[in-house]
Amino acid sequence: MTSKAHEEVHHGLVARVRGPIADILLEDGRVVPAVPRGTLKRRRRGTLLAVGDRVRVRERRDKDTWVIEEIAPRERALVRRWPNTRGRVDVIVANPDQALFMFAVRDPHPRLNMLDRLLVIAEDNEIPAGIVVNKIDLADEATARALFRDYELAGYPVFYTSILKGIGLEAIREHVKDRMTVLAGPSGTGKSSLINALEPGVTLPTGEISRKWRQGRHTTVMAQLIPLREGGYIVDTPGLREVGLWGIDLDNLDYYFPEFRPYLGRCKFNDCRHINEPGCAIIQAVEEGKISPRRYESYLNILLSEG
Ligand SMILES: Nc1nc2c(ncn2[C@@H]2O[C@H](COP(=O)(O)OP(=O)(O)OP(=O)(O)O)[C@@H](O)[C@H]2O)c(=O)[nH]1
Ligand SMILES: [Mg+2]
Ligand SMILES: [Zn+2]
Repeated sequence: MTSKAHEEVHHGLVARVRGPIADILLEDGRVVPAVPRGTLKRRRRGTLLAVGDRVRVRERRDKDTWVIEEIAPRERALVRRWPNTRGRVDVIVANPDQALFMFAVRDPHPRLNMLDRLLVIAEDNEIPAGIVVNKIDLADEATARALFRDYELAGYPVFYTSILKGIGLEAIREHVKDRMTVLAGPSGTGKSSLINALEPGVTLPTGEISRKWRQGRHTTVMAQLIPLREGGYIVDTPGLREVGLWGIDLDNLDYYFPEFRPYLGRCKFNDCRHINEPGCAIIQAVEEGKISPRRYESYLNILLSEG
């Protein structure tokens, strides 16, 4: 007879998902492999388990395995919508308190349209976002700052770093303390390098930038949650190639560009989409140099391609 005395219940966080097995970070700091109970698989649609999910697990001493008995409802999630898949949605990270989107001043060249899309996803999921601009050792700082100035003006925190030279790490350490932060961005920008530099003892694999393509080679293959000794967690994620916005609430798209907000509601027409309507307050703000033309163009791009 297997009695309950041989089983122990714990609470934990999903730290990694490897196929059917999830590594659970228990409250006591142990990381244990666990599989979801069969009934859970039937209950949930979409991503059953994601990094950051809060779970209740039971240890079965007799069998030496752990079973996930319950997955707490997600408060929010950073979801990835794949382009051209008729709505495939994956949860990258469950319950993040904030996101940091990491780009490099060069190698790889920063694709600001991708950053704009990531910020829209964060706004749509109500996840506060910040930006890390890495590799400032490869450009002069004024150039780097000019490139990302639009985002500072929009109100996003922007951190300029060189992991190589140890610049800017303290501000990030402060920003991530006591929160769960998801770190995302294109491959090769230095996400894993940043976490290795922030957290003593962590040695995530990092990759060379390919000489030929000048981009990363997707060194990180799965999301992984890392506890920070000063409090909080940071989640390393695999580099993104493309960011689709399928299913985003386009009615709110203008609101998802924070620098547009002061002008919303001031257009001549209530249902103005700020494309070419007369009396548009957004277009006027662009013309007066109050809104960045590049960010406005990004807005139009998303509106017209995803709508
Ligand atoms: N010059 C320079 N190189 C850096 C800096 N930070 C990281 N790198 C290099 O950039 C390359 C990619 O770093 P990773 O940390 O693997 O990048 P990643 O964003 O984790 O890439 P994926 O896991 O593929 O998404 C490595 O060769 C790092 O040594 C930096 O501040 N300056
Ligand atoms: Mg990586
Ligand atoms: Zn308008």
